[in-house]
Amino acid sequence: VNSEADAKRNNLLASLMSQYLARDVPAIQRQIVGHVEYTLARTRYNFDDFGAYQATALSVRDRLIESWNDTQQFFTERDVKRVYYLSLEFLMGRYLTNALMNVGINSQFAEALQGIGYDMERVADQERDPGLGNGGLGRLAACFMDSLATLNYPAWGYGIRYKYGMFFQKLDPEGHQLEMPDYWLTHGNPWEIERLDVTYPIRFYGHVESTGEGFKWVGGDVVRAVAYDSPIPGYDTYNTLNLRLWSAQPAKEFDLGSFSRGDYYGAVATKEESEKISSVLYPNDSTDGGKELRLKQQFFFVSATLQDALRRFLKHDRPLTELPTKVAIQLNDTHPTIGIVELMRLLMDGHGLGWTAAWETVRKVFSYTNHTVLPEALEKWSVGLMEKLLPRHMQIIYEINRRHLATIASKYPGDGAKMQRMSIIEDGYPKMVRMANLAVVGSHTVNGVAAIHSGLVATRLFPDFAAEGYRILNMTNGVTPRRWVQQANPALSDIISRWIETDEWVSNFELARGLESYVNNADLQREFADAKKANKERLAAVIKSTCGIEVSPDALFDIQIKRIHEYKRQLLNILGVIARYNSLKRMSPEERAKQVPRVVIFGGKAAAAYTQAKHIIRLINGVGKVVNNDGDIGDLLKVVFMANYCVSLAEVIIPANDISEHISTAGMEASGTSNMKFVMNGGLIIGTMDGANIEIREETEKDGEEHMFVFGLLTPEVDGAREALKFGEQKVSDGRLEEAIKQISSNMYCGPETSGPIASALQPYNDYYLVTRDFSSYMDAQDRVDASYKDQTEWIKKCILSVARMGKFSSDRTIREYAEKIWDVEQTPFTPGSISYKDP
Ligand code: IMP
Ligand code: B1N
Repeated sequence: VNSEADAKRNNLLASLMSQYLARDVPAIQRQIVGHVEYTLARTRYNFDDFGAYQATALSVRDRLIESWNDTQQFFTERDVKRVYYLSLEFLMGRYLTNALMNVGINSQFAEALQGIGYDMERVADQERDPGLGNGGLGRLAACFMDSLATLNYPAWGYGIRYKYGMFFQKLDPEGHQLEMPDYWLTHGNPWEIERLDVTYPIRFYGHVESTGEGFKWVGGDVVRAVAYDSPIPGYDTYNTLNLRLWSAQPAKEFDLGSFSRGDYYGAVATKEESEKISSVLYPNDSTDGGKELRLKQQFFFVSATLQDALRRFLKHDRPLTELPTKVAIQLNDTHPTIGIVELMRLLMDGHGLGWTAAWETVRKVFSYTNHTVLPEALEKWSVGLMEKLLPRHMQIIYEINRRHLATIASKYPGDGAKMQRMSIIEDGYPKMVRMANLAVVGSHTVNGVAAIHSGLVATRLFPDFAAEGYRILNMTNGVTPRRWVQQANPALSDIISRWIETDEWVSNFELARGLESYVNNADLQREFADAKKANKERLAAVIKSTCGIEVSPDALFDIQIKRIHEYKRQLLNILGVIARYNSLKRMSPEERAKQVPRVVIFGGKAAAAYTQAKHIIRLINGVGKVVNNDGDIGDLLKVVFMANYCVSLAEVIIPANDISEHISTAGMEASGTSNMKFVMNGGLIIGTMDGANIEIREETEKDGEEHMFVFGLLTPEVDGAREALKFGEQKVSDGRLEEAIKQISSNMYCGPETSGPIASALQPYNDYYLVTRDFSSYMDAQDRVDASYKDQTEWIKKCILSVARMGKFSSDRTIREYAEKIWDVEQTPFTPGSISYKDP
């Protein structure tokens, strides 16, 4: 109970804060200029756009810290059950605009900056993208953080603070990809708060000792994990969540032993070794190299996270078997799966729980999201490496497996094949630990990320587990309408808000459905077309300045931006472009004049070691060079490859789409999330019946409508078609395809070092991704696109109806489903005045 003096003091403190954080323009200006002078130590009379950005960011951060502190204290007092989202990747994108819009102070800040001579857009453009992720999986984690905050769920994100994020992509003059290191922290990061007091020891190598009562892991190397926190503001709520990223540092500043032996360099080298763990994000999307450093990264962040979570839980005096009532941990793919074993170790070796109690507790805490069924993407670590790096964990894995297989054996005596399939250890040379099987066995729930994918997870990946009653659910992915519509597309946002007469769609995208009833209104159609045109002009200007290519905003903008991967079939797209080019070349000028002009835009990075993907980039650029410089073609066809695709580039590209391409071989793209963003921004999809495309079509098309240009084989047809191609039982003949392959082979677009491997991949017996098989069907779909686009009124109506029907694909819906069906956590909005600011 607070005394009167305490209350008085608290009132004073609160009033000081609210004066400092007032939202009027002069208060904001005072704060910004104060940061310029006193934090940056630059003079108020002379600072550039970057200085203005830093000072603005710090001013926004001040505001977030207050709500962050209040929210966390509130959660602690209420002793709420928390969700920890463990991910090796968080692809957050820029913070400033997001924070300003979520807090609702964007216009005040813009005016404040204007008043002292700075332009908000230019200031915001100074921010470096924190690219701590590869693609969809990392960006999903970021959308989830935004929805968790907006919906007031008590959640934290945990990951690694990589010094170098996703590499910076450049193109050489011929159009080859070059990778440059992304040292994104060069000028500091105003959004993070270093917590030198929040640190945990992390052990590697060493050996296991028997203590009589149990086991103890000793020796080896110890590094320290240090916490860096970033506040995550929700939209239109005071709640502010935390993203805690761990950085590796030496456990002792210097190895004193080496020092006294006079080995100064050796001592410093050890320090460098420790820091390596959090140096660099592995730039592989859907494959894993089995590299020791990668496993170190995984264990490093997972161990720090679990120690942090246990410490928080144990602030209250209670048995650890109650952990599942206060903690839910989501594993973002198998990358943090070693956490299952680490929690077993901490509970048993650290806190004296017996095996059974520990295992029951662990299984109630963890749940696992699978993001891919590609066999080469399923993580495996050699038993040898695991034994060397994490000897105690390997011991525990063997015991988990022994007990797991004993259950299976007693149920299916003699079924050795089943045992082999379900085993966590894969027999072979070398023996491997299958992380996916470990994740399934140690979790209470497994989920896929779109309906078709979850079906495949249950029927193809884990059929034996499904038959044993393991819980496998579908949680269709979503994207946040804040970043992807409200912030990226102000023109469309304004239209939605005016026509449905509320801006509440921002936190309830179902409300956009209100547009449907105005679809025939000519004013809405005109406004919609104007907004699209403006977005295309904005993109055309960026293309001009970054690629030096002039494109007409009156052309149809056809976009495929995503990681370059054979299964995503950028090759099919560029073959289609070649065929279109050839067909235009053959036309008379009169015929040409009737064609719909197109700009085909590509963007995406290839993993540095993925040669075939790099050949595809080179081919696209080669085709661009020929097509863009052909005087017969002019504006009828342009091919653009935009270098260094990243979140902030996506924010400019996506609102400008007329169509986007999501054309993976059926069954191979787990979900896709950019498909959702493109449609929410008023474009249509050309795509296969794969991933979330299927559900987008289900939602956006009613009887007889064609809002998605669908083509290609269906998932159940793929295996058979592959076999038929391979054994020459299926001949694919399409003159346009043959001509394109011939041109490639004759080195018309690029040299033999590229055209050779490309032509070879298109041989029927090599065509694993069925590019040649789906080609004709793809071209038919493209013809339907052209025909539809000619009737602009009908086209715009399709786009409006599609936007209106995308409510399902808000990550708010996804997060609610996780909260209810997997985590069992409650929305907990901060209640003012509920905190006793008393030191415990
Ligand atoms: P945790 O739940 O133990 O991580 O503690 C979070 C609480 O610590 C929140 O109430 C924060 O507001 C508060 N906190 C404030 N400053 C610090 C700090 O410097 N280090 C760690 N926690 C802090
Ligand atoms: O996860 C996304 C999905 O929308 C995509 O379809 C899916 O391809 C993507 C290893 C991955 N799956 N697997 C990865 C990333 C990094 C890595 O090191 C695998 N990414 C996906 C969100 O559900």
